Amino acid sequence: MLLVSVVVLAQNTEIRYNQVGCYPQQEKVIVVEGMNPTGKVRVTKPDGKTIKSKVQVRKALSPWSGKTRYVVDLGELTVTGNYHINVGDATCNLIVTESPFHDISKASLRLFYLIRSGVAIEDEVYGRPVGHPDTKVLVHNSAASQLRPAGTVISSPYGWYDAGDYNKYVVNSAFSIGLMFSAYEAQPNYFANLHTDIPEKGNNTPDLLDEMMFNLRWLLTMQDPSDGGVYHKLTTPRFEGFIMPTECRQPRYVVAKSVTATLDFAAVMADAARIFEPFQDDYPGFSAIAAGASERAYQWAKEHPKAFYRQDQLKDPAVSTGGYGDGNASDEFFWAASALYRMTGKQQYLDDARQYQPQRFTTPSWGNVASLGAFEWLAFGDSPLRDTILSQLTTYCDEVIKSVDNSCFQSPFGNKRNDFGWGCLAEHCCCQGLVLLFADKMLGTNKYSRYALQNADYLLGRNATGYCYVTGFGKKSPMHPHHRISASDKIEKPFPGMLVGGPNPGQQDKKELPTNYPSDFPDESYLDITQSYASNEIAINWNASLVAFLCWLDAECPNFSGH
Ligand SMILES: [Ca+2]
Ligand SMILES: [Ca+2]
Repeated sequence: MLLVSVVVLAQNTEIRYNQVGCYPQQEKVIVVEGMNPTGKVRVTKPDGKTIKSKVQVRKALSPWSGKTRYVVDLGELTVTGNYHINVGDATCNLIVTESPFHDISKASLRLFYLIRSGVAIEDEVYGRPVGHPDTKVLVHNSAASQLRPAGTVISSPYGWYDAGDYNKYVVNSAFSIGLMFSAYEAQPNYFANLHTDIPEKGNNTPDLLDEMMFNLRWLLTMQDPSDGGVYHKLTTPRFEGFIMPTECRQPRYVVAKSVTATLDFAAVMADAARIFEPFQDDYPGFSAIAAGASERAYQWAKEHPKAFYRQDQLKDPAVSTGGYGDGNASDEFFWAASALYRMTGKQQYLDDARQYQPQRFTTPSWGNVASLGAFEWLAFGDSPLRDTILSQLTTYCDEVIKSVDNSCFQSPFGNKRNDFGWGCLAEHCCCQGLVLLFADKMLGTNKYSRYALQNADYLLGRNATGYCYVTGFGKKSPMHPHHRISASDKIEKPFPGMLVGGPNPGQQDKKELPTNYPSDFPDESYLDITQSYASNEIAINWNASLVAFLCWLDAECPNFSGH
């Protein structure tokens, strides 16, 4: 007789919860692992009294790990203050406040100041001297033109470091600005009063726009003045080591012009021309320059529709840094034509936008920017494509919220295997939340915003690993992001306000890591070590989605708190 002995390991009781804070009127949900909390939840109120909260418990089975979890709705906890929650041996502090997202929103935006290149950074903790002045950048042979043959030295200073590395990429830069512009245009009064303690704090331009300008000034230098085409990126041939900017010695190049970079440039310059119009006193002449640069770039793209970036074809030197390759420029044409129509009203751009209009609404990402084009059409009244896009947006949102009632963490994000992957917390969790907020605003409804808040809960700790995935916030947050400055500045804490990529079952860095991922399950495949670029890197497009999402939630504060 075969005896099978089954050893059941005692599972610790753990509570997964939003470690940053909730609005008073928002639903209060925690997730318990390791025991059935029915009848065992004790809530101590801010005044010290313990109440038997009217909790509702729903059992949820992870589709991947098979773990049983319990989704606990704590009911109404509308008085502000700290609630001490007790379930078996496990405890947590749930913070209820009128402005849960304010500090984290500011930090997520100020991060862009901390990663400025070509200037000294003034900060009590993270200040540092000038690195990468980029005043002597070489034109790579792939980018040569008659007026700028290979080896020409150009000046291309400023801009943000793209990610964990020190290079500057047009595609990702333009997308990041575009995403933050869309939040700015939806919440201009909020951003007029959001101060991030940057050198431009004394002028009359909102700090968010000053920050965008720091990158826009660099972007303008990436356009070849002789033909209007835009270099794909400014880069070293290979990634630098984990050293500080002042220690970097590799030459820097601008490489091949690409159709995707040129169209993203055209779109963001058209937006910038419009948005900076009221701030001419601080930025004289900029709008006219941006408008001209935008139209010239678009013209180049029309003449070179197949100029896709092919890093494998670059030689002398070869280049192995971030590719941002993208073989489909339909969405870039759509965004650029939409932004240019909005700026000029010219029939040509309307015709092009119609030609490239997508069949459905998609989550914004650097490789698919169609939704940024859609946002353009929704942002001004009486626009010809508005009705179609609104209907596509509604379909998207209804699909997104469908799975919430059976989800493990009471959120739209995190229920499909494909939700997890490289940069998922930004590209799926934050961007999806942003679209839900956008939809309510454009439709005049109050249907989707509560689901957006659930994605924020997921991001900030109510998830399978229990991490609050933004550095410097929450009880348990990443300490070792794949970020060269944070890893080499000899300061223990990483820059605050950085969103890491998050759980990534692809584990593309697996062979290069000194330790294994703790789990292969899609939602637990995360490792807080410097080497893990596939799960723990940071990037401007990811932080841009964090800024757009959290600032919007912060801006809507009066609505969410019931005032
Ligand atoms: Ca300012
Ligand atoms: Ca594309």
